Amino acid sequence: MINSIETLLLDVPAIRPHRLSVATVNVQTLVLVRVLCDDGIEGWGEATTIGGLSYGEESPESVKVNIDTYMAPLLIGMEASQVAPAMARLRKSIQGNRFAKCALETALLDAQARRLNIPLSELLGGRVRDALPVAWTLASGDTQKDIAEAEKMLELRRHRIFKLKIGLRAVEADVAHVLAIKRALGDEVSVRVDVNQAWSELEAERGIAALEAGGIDLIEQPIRAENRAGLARLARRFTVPIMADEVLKGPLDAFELATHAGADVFSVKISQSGGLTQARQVADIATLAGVGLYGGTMLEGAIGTAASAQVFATFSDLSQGTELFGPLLLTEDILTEPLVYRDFMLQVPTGPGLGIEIDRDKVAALRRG
Ligand code: MUC
Ligand code: MG
Repeated sequence: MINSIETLLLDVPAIRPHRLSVATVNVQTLVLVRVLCDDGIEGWGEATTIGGLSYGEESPESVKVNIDTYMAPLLIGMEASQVAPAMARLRKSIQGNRFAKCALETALLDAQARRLNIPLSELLGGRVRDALPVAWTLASGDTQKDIAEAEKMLELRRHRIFKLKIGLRAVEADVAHVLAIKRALGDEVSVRVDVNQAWSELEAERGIAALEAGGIDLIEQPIRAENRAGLARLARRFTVPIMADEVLKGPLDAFELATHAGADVFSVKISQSGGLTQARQVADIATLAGVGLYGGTMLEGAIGTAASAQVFATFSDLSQGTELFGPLLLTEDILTEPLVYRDFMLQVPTGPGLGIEIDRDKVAALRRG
């Protein structure tokens, strides 16, 4: 039985300001969810967003209050080992709130996989890989700083895929910034961009043409999420793959995008998808439709990153790799043993559940209030 559900807000400073077109992250807020069951087993989940309400319709505070007030009371007393009926109840009674639902599903599946003494991936169809390629996002806002940061990552053998956050400056200035970094890093390195919806369709046509000519490998959400027809036009027009991010809010969007050839690649995010099971559905739709897959992040800490890794490890095709670098952007970790990043890959934890152990002292130290 589910005995209690606790939510905690943790404020964790970033190692440097992380500049996106929609917000600058100086401190990341993690919403941790702890589910306690009557057999003594506990499970952990996490929700994050970017810049309060700048990125999506849920804030860390709304996730906490909505879980505490509306979602936890629906789940407490239900059978803890039956995650599907618990999530069905939640989905039937609660509109929206995908990030909160994802945090709860993560905690319930973590507990159940621990109960069964298997990694969480095995509840989601089973893993096909134990390590995931991990991109690093260059978002200091300064070309020379970004180049130095990328060179350090290459030297450490931590990342050789780099995603650049653009869209704050004029198209030509952003293109010059990206191509200077591409030239400095060379052909062995994959350079991609994420515009976070900042361009008009006309600006996107201009920007993408220049980026494609300069050898950039992937263009993420160049225009407003609402302009689905425009995204499809860009995907048809250019050879460089166009990736859907903000437009993709779960299996129904995946189905619609796949039906209309709306993007070449899907960035699958567990929270945007509304949970781990639905993230798998998004991936299944992509695979069936011949759409490429990328494992995205909402800059989660260790719990959300481990949960994402457990899901992405089950994807048969993960052609564009992942960006599960969230914990590395934060100054503090909350695990007894940090996640392992080695040889450009994140090792998917192999222990039961999420495969991580929470350090309670560290959580207490970072807890808001
Ligand atoms: C996004 O839009 O993809 C992912 C990496 C990063 O730096 O920001 C996120 C959000
Ligand atoms: Mg994105």
